[in-house]
Amino acid sequence: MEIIKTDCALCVNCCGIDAYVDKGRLTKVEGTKEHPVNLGHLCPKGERLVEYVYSEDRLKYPMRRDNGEWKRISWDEALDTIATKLLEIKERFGAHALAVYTGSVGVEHLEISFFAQRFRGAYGTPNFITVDSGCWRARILARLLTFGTFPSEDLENTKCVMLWGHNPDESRFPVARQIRKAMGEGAKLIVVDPRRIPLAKEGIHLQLRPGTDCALALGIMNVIISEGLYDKEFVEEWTFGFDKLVEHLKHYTPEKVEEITWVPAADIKRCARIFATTRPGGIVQGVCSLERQKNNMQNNRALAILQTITGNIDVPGGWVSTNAIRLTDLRIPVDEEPMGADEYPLFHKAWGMTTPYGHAMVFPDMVLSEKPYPIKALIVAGGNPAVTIPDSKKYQQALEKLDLVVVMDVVMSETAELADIVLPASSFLEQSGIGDFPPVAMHGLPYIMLRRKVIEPLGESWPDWKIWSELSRKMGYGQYFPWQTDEEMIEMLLAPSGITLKQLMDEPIGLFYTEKNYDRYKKKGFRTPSGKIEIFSETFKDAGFDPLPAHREPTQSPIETTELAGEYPLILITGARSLEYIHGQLRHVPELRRIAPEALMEIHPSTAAKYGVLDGEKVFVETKKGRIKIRAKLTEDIAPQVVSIPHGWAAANVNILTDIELRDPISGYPEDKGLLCRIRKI
Ligand SMILES: Nc1nc2c(c(=O)[nH]1)N[C@H]1C(S)=C(S)[C@@H](COP(=O)(O)OP(=O)(O)OC[C@H]3O[C@@H](n4cnc5c(=O)[nH]c(N)nc54)[C@H](O)[C@@H]3O)O[C@H]1N2
Ligand SMILES: Nc1nc2c(c(=O)[nH]1)N[C@H]1C(S)=C(S)[C@@H](COP(=O)(O)OP(=O)(O)OC[C@H]3O[C@@H](n4cnc5c(=O)[nH]c(N)nc54)[C@H](O)[C@@H]3O)O[C@H]1N2
Ligand code: SF4
Ligand SMILES: [Mo]
Repeated sequence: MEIIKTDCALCVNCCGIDAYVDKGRLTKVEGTKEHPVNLGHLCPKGERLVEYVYSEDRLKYPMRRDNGEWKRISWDEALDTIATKLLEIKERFGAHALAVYTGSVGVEHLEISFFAQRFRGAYGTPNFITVDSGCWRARILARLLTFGTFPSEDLENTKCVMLWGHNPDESRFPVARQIRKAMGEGAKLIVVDPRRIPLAKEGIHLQLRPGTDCALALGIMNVIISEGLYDKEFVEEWTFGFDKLVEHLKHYTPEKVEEITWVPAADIKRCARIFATTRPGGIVQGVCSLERQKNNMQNNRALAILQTITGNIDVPGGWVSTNAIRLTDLRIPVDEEPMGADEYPLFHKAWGMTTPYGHAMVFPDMVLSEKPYPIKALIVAGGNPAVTIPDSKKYQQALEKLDLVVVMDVVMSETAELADIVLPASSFLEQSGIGDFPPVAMHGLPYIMLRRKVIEPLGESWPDWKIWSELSRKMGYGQYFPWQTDEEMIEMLLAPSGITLKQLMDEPIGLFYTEKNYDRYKKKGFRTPSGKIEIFSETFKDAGFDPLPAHREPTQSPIETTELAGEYPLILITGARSLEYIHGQLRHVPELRRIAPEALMEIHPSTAAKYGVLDGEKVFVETKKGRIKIRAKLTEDIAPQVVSIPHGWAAANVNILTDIELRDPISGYPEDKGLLCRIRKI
């Protein structure tokens, strides 16, 4: 029996695991006790890695769909077919007719995204689209355009946590543990969420109306400034546009904000005082709750400004900028702008920084309308967009229209079902790679470890990086993919970091590559045009957006679109995470399915009573886009006017109800928190 120390790449947490291997077979997994992220704990998903990896549902060989039937084919046939078709498409329609999509797995398992980007560069298409069009990237951008860097929470040293739209007990348990540890040492906790999540019961809960976060943040700032509780010295020396903020906030009195957000004015005042006077404090945001709203970028800016005026930037326990590790950039430049760059210019390019991403939310319309040019092929790696992108019906129509859809996955996902060819990817346990990459793991630790291969690839599956490399060789791009083994590939990626593969091999649980640096601005200033924190953003103004965050009602609003609200009286939030699953993944693991067999809609008992719905009964939920059938779970822990439905369930797919046309005008992120819906008893 051998114990291999590696990390779990099932989700962003990247927990350390001890993998027990007997005669080449994984037999047991335990959490690594000395790993700084999880300290020996595992979530139910991590505990079932053995079942996950050896599941009957694993794709073991390449397959091709012939008249609706899947047929096993060889790698040679699969790659030859794809290569021939792609070269033909490039010849007839130009390289931009191919789009390459990577999903959430391309974030925690970075080789997927790196190699997908290299391939698309070699082929010459600008259209690399990813989950970043709806997750995480907008927050980075909003903070970059405010601070010039990306500071984030430093929970080890904090005295006050404002947990905003985040339920880490389900989605980031190491963070939940850190928060409870801080509270054990006396820290205060304020929770902003339409649901009374477990941590809300341990602190002060502000149960706001979905989609009104920006207004709440402005109301809190109104109190802090009018009561003189802000950090005057820091604000005077290090911020730009504070005077304009003071004027602007006059519109956001606690009483007015109560009307918008449903949070009592007295609670707004109380929390404002606590956050301003209990320093250091840090806002800990969810990852897509504030983002997948119409006010996405402005929500993020508002919280960044709240963090600023309380003097909580670059201090221990506040928000801290940490140098990211440098890895080899595998991108091959493509001059043409990607899809969506014209519609969302700030998302694509600002201050001379260009993202490599096109916008995934414009993809279905572009395919269906063929404007500004036709898209003919899509390769998906590590994503399941047919279920995870809003308006699944439209997405599926778009897939049907394409001449070629290729999906690389470990199982037959709903997107793979719609493909022409599926390629079996090895799971993260079947290859070595770079693990615990900090911007990915998001736990704020500047930490890296070797993700060690635990078992040989199952069946004929290959690691993703090898699939991209072999396909490239078939297409004549072999010179861009000289690496033959996991080890060569890792050495190449690590080259600019100053860390070697040998070093990582010698460190069973990895290493800290830098220290957090506090007071960085005192030495370096802020890397913004004004050299200060941009409370007022000329960049936003020049682009035609509010230079100071302002509340905008959700597109479907009980206040502004009253006629619609008459027809659809409830507010729908989507995508709350549960510990058992990751998006659409892991439904094939029987033990997880036993714990959480199906999708449940959370609804308040008083609301359910109005519709005569009992706990456990099935109901229809309808929006302007569509209808699904789902079982109701009655709970007092949700605001009475709100219902919450998780995503990723094919049989009760909430993205049938969402609308890809509703987006944040700045980032193009979809609005799927705070839609209007109605329910009907069946
Ligand atoms: N187990 C598990 N963990 C995951 C994932 C997973 O699928 N499963 N996914 C990973 C990924 S990719 C991501 S992006 C993150 C997502 O992480 P988060 O976005 O932090 O998701 P949750 O932790 O579920 O917390 C979201 C909370 O926001 C609340 N909320 C909904 N609408 C609003 C609103 O309008 N305002 C406010 N203030 N709150 C609102 C919900 O009630 C919920 O409690 O999780 C990551 N971790
Ligand atoms: N309504 C609504 N929709 C949402 C959200 C929401 O809150 N509400 N959240 C959104 C967010 S934040 C995100 S990040 C997206 C996530 O959206 P996706 O990334 O599209 O969702 P997943 O189900 O995680 O898809 C990952 C796929 O990769 C496969 N896979 C796993 N490991 C590997 C591997 O090593 N190689 C390869 N090639 N494949 C692998 C899995 O089997 C799975 O099919 O969903 C978004 N959708
Ligand atoms: S939280 Fe994520 S990384 Fe940690 S064990 Fe669970 S699935 Fe794996
Ligand atoms: Mo995400």
